[in-house]
Amino acid sequence: MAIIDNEREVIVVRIVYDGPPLSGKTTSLYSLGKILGQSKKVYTPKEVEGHTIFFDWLDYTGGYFKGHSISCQIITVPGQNILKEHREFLLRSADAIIFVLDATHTEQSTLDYFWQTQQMLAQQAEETVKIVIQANKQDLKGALSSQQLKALFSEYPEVKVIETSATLGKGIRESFVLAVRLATERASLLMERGKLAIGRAEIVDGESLLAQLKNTVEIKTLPDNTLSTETALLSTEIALSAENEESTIIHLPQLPDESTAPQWLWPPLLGKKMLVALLKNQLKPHLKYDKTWIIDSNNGWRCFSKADWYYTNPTVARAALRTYIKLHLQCSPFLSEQRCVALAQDEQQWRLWQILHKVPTLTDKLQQALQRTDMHQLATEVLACAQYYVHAQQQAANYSPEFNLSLDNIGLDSAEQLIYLGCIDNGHTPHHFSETDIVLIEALKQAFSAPIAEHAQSLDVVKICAEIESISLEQYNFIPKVISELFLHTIN
Ligand SMILES: Nc1nc2c(ncn2[C@@H]2O[C@H](COP(=O)(O)OP(=O)(O)OP(=O)(O)O)[C@@H](O)[C@H]2O)c(=O)[nH]1
Ligand SMILES: [Mg+2]
Repeated sequence: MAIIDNEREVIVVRIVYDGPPLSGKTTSLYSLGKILGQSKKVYTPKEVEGHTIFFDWLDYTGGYFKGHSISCQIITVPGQNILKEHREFLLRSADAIIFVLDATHTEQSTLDYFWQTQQMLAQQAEETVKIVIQANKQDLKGALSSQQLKALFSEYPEVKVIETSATLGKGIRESFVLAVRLATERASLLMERGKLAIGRAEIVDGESLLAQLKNTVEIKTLPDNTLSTETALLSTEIALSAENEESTIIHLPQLPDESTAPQWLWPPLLGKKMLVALLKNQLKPHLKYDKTWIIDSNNGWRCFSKADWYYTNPTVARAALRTYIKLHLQCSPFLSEQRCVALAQDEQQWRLWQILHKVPTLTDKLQQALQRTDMHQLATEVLACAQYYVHAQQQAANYSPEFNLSLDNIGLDSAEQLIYLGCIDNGHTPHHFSETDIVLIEALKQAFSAPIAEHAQSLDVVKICAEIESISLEQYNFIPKVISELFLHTIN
């Protein structure tokens, strides 16, 4: 929206705080207002239970750009998915984005949300809108550092990550200054191409933005309880109900079903039964940032299809199916029997799906363990989870197909057998870890640090560590030391 207003000798740019619900966008804007001595000027049209419904607004004039003062319109978007249209409309007016994430709860859904932001911005025809990430809530234990987040956002090496605490006002000015720089750089590029608008800005305050939003977008008014459910679902869940399908811009690919021919399905008979069970329930599709489709059913079925698992030639599709069947057979001891591979035809395209039934995962087991009140029991159960995890890593490394292990996709069946619950892809060279392999130890630390940090605050860490260290394990005897270090880390 950058515009040069020659009459007032200003350039107007808009900085937009974007990010998942409750990550701290509104708090950041209020904090910035305080830092800039403008806190009385913040305008917030309406909130429900602490959630932004429309936006927050602050304007601030400071700094110079080619002889003009810079007039910044600083706004937040509502993070709730249900208010996606409001968010998208506001995002499209941005000259720079400050993407606020909660660094204590950074998971796949945050990356998905970030990807969704990129998608929304991509529809803007003019010059690219750059993003700075605020790794917020650094005042809380367990917050990931900018370094760790850089690794998580490794697909976006150009994006700068700044550690912030919106409540303490730390890092807020720095992020804002960087965003203004990105916005004026964008204006410069537009100017060079003769595409920078000149005239009076149509929107000059929060009230006029609200009127514009109400005129352009269908305004959502929502019962309070829908909002809290949405918070749990975060951003990219799209229920397959008719109502929501309409608002989905992305085409949902065809799933295999009862009519799928036996030669497109493995194992043919059992596979058919699985498809029937899967399609009995409501499905929740989810498109990951790497464009893998994950579709979950209410009754524990999960379907995967990666971005490149589609084929326009039936012979190539059949060959791919055979390859994935072979991969499944190679690692069958690590997979449950409730698993199938199928091709779904969608006009002249065939998409490959891997479908499986979930069993309780190590995440479930660890959450349960960390809630024990008996410290010895807690220590024993956490160590058992860690042993399962390390064992799964060892086991996966032995196979040539590629697994992408996490606590969430390692399950335990009723016989306490480890079951892999993710998708399988073409592989790597099998590898044998030694008992003290550093890669194994790092993987363990990575998987366990966030859940431990989350629970440790309410626990007697010193006592737990004493319990953990008193337990000796025959195999993987590095585990107690690594786990007790993770607990201790939370109080340092
Ligand atoms: N400890 C801590 N809490 C924070 C920080 N930033 C925000 N919060 C808290 O997180 C909660 C949500 O903050 P908001 O600023 O309302 O979040 P939001 O991103 O605007 O949320 P939506 O409007 O729903 O998208 C509030 O309880 C804030 O007090 C921070 O840096 N540290
Ligand atoms: Mg808000």
